[in-house]
Parts: sequence; C-alpha cells; structure tokens
Amino acid sequence: MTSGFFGDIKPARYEGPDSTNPLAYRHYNPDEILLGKRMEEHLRFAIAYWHSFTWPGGDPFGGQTFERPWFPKEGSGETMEHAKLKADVAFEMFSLLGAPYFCFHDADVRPEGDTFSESASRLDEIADYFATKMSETGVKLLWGTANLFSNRRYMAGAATNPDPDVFAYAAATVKHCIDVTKRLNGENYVLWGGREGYETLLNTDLSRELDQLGRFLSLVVDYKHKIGFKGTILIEPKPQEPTKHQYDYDVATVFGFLQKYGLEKEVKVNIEQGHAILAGHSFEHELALANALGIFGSIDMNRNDYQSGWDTDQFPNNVPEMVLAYYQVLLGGGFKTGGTNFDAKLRRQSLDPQDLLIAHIGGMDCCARGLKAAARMIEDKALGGPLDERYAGWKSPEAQAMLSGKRTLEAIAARVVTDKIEPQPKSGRQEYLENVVNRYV
Ligand code: XLS
Ligand code: NI
Ligand code: NI
Repeated sequence: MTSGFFGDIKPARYEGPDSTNPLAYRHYNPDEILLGKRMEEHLRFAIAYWHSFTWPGGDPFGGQTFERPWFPKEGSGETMEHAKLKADVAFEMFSLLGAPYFCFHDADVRPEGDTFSESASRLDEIADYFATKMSETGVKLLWGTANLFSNRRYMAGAATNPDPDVFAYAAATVKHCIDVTKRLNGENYVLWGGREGYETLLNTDLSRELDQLGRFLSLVVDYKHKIGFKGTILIEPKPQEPTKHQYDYDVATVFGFLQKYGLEKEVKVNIEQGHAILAGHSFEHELALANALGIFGSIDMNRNDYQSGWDTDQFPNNVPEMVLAYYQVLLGGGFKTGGTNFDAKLRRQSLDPQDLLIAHIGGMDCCARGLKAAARMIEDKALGGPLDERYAGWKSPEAQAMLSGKRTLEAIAARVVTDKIEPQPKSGRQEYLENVVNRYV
C-alpha cells in the first residue's frame, strides 16, 4: 500500500539521451561503468529530507505554498502520524527515483516535544520506523545531523552560545543524533554551524566562542570513537546566513580552525555549491582546496542564483559547472564515505508532486553528465597532460633539491649568478584549456 501521493507514477528509468520523457533519466545510468566503477557508486546520490518534505514553500514575504497531506492544519501542531506519513512519502520518492541514500535533521523527521526527553523518544520512534523502511527499500543513510538553528533557544548560537545551558542542550542533542545515525548505519555525521557566528561584535566575545566551538567538536569526536561510530564527522562551511558572519566561513577557514584545535585528522568537510558561491569562491575552488588539505569528505549539491546573494538552494542545471566539480572529486580519488546530497529545494510555485521528481531527475542527470565528461577528461589526460608539462621543470635535480630543503637561500642565489639564470615566461594557455574542456561538455 502506498500513500498515493505520487499517483500511478512508475519508477524513473534510464532511457538514454534522446528520451523526451520528463520522468526518465537521460544520463544517469546507475550501472554504466566509468573509470572502473559503477556510476551509482561514483555519485552516491542522497535526497535531503528537509527541503523536499519539511519546507512549506515560504519566503521572507509569504508563508506556506505547498499543500501536503502530512502538513498539520493551520493552527495545529505536527503529530507523530504526520511524521510517519511524511516518512512513507519520503521513502516512496527515494524508491521512485532509485536514490541510494537520504539525509535528515532530527527536526525534519519528528515533531519537537515539550522536553528534551520527549523529543528524543520521538526521534527514536521515527528511527525505528526508518529502519524498517530502509530494510524494505534498500535505501541507506548518507548522513544524519541535528538542527541546532531553528528553535529560538539557539538564536545566539548552539556551541557558541553565551549561555552554557544551551551548549549542554546542544551537546545532548548531538549525542543523541549520533546514536541514531549509528543505529541506522549512517556513513557520516554532519555539523553545519547555522548560528555558530555573530550578528555584531558589540555583544560577541569571538575568541571565547571559537574555544567553545573547538571544545564542542572535540567532545563529538571523542564520543564517536567511544561508541565505535565508523562514519566521518563532517563540517559544512558557509560564510553567512543566517548569521552575518559564520565561523566556518569556507574550507580554508575550517582547516585553520581544525588545526588550531588538533582535529584536522579527525574531521572533514561537506562542501555545498551555494555556500562556495556565497563565500566568493567557485565550487571547484573549494573542492580543490579540500583535496589539497586532505579534508575532502562529501558534497551538498545545489545551485545559487548568481544575482541574489543568498542561499537559493536551487537544483543544479549547469553542466559545465558540474564537469569542473566532479573533475575535482575524481582527482581526489572520488567519494569514500561521502556522496552527492541534493541540498536543493523546489521554487515555491512548483506545487505538484511531479515537480519533486522532475527536479531531482534533472539534477541527477546534470551531475551524471558532469561526471561522464570529467571521467573522459581524466582518461584522456586532457588537463592532466598540459598540467604535467607546465610543471615539468620541477623534475630536474636542482629544482627537487630546492623544494626538499636541500638548498639554502644563499646557495640558490649563487646558482642564479653562476648559471646565468634568466627565466623565460611561457603561455598559461588558458583559452586553449577552456576550449579543451568545452570539447567534453
Ligand atoms: C544550510 C545548510 C544545511 C545543512 C545541513 O544552508 O546547507 O541545509 O546542509 O544542516
Ligand atoms: Ni547544506
Ligand atoms: Ni545551504
């Protein structure tokens, strides 16, 4: 028995690039082998519970636009029956899409209780409900997380709150969410510091708050080891929104923070396309930097509007951008415990159940096209070849000696004089390389 929400829509199948069926895949072909691995295992798609099933379609100027059978009637609160119906529909959608994973916050899946214990026991009840559905459908948990930003108790932050009781409440919440994530065999646990930042320095002790955040993360890491949770702890950088300034600004900032608190070997990053743009970077910049620093973990896939200046969380539809993103993912050796989570939501006028499917199908196809092109670029050494050539000079024994610390500054200076070194500039060939990429797109 299904909920009937999606009517008689059949599971989406791969029909090839010429299909005009809006509910079929044209590029996402789970069994296609790329670089020796199935496409499904490369991409590891996950559906975000919050955007598709919890968000009502509101914006700063208006409320709910979506009518969903699992939304409470106006003026009344969400019940566990609503939450279970929501779970029924969610798992129906995961199956219709053939999505292997999902992700959730505690607050997405259960109504908040009057006390901490009531909220926790409701989450446990839903986790049991999920466990049954996961074994029935084969859908797995990519990551779990706690919502430490919506409730008013968190308005001044969770770990970075001036009130230690909020720190404690957040710690208890994360402990329980990690327990639930472990119970559901989640492959990662995410901490996005939504309100771990400030509105004004006039009321903020920045140095103290950073220490609080460092302590909080250390507690989480210790606990993970204590209970034998094998998943990866991931921080999701974002520069601002909802706070004016968020401490986990971008990949570079997070790395510096991790190093300061001795956690750079324990914690990796979940990089979101839209957050990279908000930080003034490209997505591929953030991915390349995380690879370089050894902290790449997972991605939140979406697309930001380039004019709006906030987190618009649209579904990706720009293939050239996806090519460069998956190129970096592949260069780093691909996902280990991470995957491609659609942290993306419909536009608020997209009211129909079908819109939910079409949005994800289009997004998955866009990622698949990007991945396919990136894999071919790697096979052909399309960029790798020219890159090797560009740095080839560093293979010489003298260059190696400089790099490995075997030459002093004086020795290098002396050699420039004796060898009469006069560097000859060479073209960076940017336009040529851009044209090469476009051959694959
Ligand atoms: C918000 C974040 C959030 C995290 C999970 O901007 O992207 O959705 O992914 O808390
Ligand atoms: Ni996100
Ligand atoms: Ni986001």
